[in-house]
Amino acid sequence: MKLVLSIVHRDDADQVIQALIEAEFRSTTLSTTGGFLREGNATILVGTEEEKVPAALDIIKANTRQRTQNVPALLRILLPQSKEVVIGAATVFVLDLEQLLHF
Ligand code: 2BA
Repeated sequence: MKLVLSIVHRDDADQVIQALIEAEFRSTTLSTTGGFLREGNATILVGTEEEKVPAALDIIKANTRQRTQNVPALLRILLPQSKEVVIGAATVFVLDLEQLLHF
């Protein structure tokens, strides 16, 4: 079993979740905050069999997009070299899952 943990833009989260449901994946979405921009994003957890991981990744890729954003003024003072940042479509961690239990 694997845990696919993906951090996506909050505006893409609903589309990803809907596509996961249509493909019969189960998921949980957490409202999270990026450490750099301090803006809300979404972290989607999917517990699944190892052989289904590529399909889950395809869904995440197909339903997210990269964005460019101005760095907020306060951060620009601290990091003057960064005027804009590219927010990737998704940041994904695939972790080994020892057990997946439902009670
Ligand atoms: P944030 O931490 O808010 O970062 C938003 C974007 O700002 C990043 O996009 C990156 O382009 C830029 N950025 C982040 N830290 C920076 C720094 N120290 N200096 C200059 N620019 C910086 P992404 O890399 O696509 O990350 C999007 C979101 O994914 C992040 O939001 C964070 O919530 C998460 N993330 C990315 N890498 C991570 C990691 N290694 N561990 C945990 N979370 C991560």
